[in-house]
Amino acid sequence: RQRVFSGVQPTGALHLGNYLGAIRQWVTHQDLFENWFCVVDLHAITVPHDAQRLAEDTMNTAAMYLACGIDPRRCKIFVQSHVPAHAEMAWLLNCLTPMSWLEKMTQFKDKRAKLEDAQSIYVGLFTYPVLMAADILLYRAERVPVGEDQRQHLELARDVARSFNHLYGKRIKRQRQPPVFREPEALAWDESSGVARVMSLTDGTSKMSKSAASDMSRINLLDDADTVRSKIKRCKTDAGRELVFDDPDRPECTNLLNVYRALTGSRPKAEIEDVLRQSGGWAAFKPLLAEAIVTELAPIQRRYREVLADRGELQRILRDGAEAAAEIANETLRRARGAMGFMERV
Ligand code: AQP
Repeated sequence: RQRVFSGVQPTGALHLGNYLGAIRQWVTHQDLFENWFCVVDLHAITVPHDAQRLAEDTMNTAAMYLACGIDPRRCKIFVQSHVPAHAEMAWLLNCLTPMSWLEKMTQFKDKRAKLEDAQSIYVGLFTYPVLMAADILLYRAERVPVGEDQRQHLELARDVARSFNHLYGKRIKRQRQPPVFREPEALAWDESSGVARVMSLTDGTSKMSKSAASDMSRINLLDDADTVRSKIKRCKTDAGRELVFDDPDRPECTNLLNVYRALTGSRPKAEIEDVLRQSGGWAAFKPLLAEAIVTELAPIQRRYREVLADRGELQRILRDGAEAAAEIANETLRRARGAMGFMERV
């Protein structure tokens, strides 16, 4: 089975975008791949963070993986900073990644634009894609499920792997050993199991995000039924009467229909448009959408409470995951250090 690596940052409560854009797809792929799911806490500190919350958010994110259906008997779940090889490998890769590559990253440009205070635009945010490359390359992962927003970062990871193998791989090649890094490939987006990009409820042109200032812009996976109903009731719509997919002038309409479709069996778009045409516009659609969300979230929330009620078990799963991860990661790191010419530890 091919190896898959993926992760979510513990930067706050997970939302419907993280679920439909990532975690739900991980769940459907559990038996197809050898999966490594990480809570990427080192990434979470690339923007100003609350030290009082980081450990709790990390635990909660791992709990949410389990609540959404990730099965620790079939996948490994671990915390990034519990495997120190991630930070060390990131440093090695930082020292061969041209700055010009990072200057092209659109996510950095976007995040920088949002951080008003220049003092809080950290070097770590700039080199975030290098840490992500280290995460993936350490496990010699073959596939990486990426949302649209992460595609450019995956390309960079491929470039870094190629560059390393080219610069430092000659001796390894002579010894007839496999290259230190494998070039990872994107895991093609499976339309039937999610939405590539869930957009904000208050602006259909920006993505739903944990760090957006307004809580009204997202559905958190832990929002109770009344909160979901009220957010959907008040979310941004337009004056269009017919509800149709993919009209470029109606991003909010497309977004809400995409979410509805993903939660109700991914029927053909035309079929959903037909049903909605007969039932009568926004006023009839919004309650349907709210109920579809409430129905999906209810079992997740129940399981989440169960998982957190047994923290000892969650810690055991994370310890087991980190031990297994370190075994692979340390071996790749050892080979990378050797290829770069470091003196062996004495
Ligand atoms: N709106 C989204 N639609 C689809 N997929 C999404 N993902 C995030 N938002 C959406 C996917 O979730 C995974 C984990 O993302 P992350 O938490 O590591 O970082 P992010 O993409 O930066 O997510 P947020 O919510 O916007 O976090 P903040 O606000 O902290 O930056 C990824 O696979 C991502 O594609």
